[in-house]
Amino acid sequence: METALTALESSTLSRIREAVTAEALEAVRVEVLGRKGQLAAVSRDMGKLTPEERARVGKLLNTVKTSVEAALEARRAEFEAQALALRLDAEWLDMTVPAGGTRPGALHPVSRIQQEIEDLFHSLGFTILDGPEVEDEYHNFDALNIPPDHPARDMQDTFWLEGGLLLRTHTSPVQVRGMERLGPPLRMIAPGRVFRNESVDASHEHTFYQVEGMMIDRDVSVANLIFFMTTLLTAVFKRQVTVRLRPGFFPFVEPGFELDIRCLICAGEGCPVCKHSGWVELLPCGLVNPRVLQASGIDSEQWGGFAFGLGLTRLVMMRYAIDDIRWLQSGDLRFLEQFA
Ligand code: FA5
Repeated sequence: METALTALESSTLSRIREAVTAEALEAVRVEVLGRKGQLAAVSRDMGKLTPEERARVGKLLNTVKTSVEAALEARRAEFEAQALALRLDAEWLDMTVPAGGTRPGALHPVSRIQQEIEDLFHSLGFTILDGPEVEDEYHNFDALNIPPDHPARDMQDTFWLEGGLLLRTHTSPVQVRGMERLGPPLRMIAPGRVFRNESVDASHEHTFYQVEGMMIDRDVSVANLIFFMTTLLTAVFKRQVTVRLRPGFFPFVEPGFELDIRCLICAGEGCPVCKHSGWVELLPCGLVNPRVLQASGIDSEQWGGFAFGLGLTRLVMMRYAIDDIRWLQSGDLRFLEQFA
């Protein structure tokens, strides 16, 4: 019986060494160590032995059992180590490899021109102001000499909100806030997003950008206004552009002007952007109406000023020859990548 046990131990140990899967290993365990396995059978047969034989065989049985269990455990650990190595191989990742296919971003053309304009006016001593996009009626209309029921309110179709609030239709309310907060003398510009409840076409968006500008000082004249407007256009276009000045009506300026630019999409020939007129409305402006100064607590006998409301989105269209305003907010990467 002892010889058989020693032979069983040695054959089991070599089967364990040769097992290549966890299932094969488990089969050996069940066959040798299981309740109905070979060692259990030896244990049952021990009843037939003399007490001395039983003591020797019992001792040997325990030794064989322990060595088989240890061999099984060692082989199981090897399997686990192999599985871990395979998983690590599969999951290995070199964090230092440069990522492929990244595309550099760029400023949106509206932001780019806005920054150029801010730099220019900053160098001319103007402060850059910001104002709320959700405005009250007073700052968007009343303080600009557009009282309720004034027909000028219909010039700008308004998105009304609850509680008498609205989405600002122009950047002009920031002039009012600037006058209220800073007082004269004042040089400010206010770039920003504005909203109008109107139908969209090649040159009209419901959401677009303007840059408001205002200068209040003693003895401000139309000559000052024209100087700053020309300086602005020359800086943005970096070349000669043809403009025309014509009378324009805005309740907050007197006199008021429309400064139009010769359409750069069609060179004045006529296209959908200029509505086939050859001219694009770009830069309404004028001398600040004394009533507007007074509404903000400024003595209109002592102080005067000019103001303008540049159509920034249209200016960007002219600068880059963009033939439809809808491209600018389309989010279309084919369009935007041209400015990278
Ligand atoms: C105004 O908004 C006045 N606040 C401008 C102003 C300020 C005049 C200070 C005098 C003194 P207007 O509604 O014309 O004016 O708009 C100004 C410019 O915004 C237009 O010349 C045009 O270039 C641009 N604009 C107007 N409507 C749209 C639109 N729907 N889409 C794109 N640009 C527009």
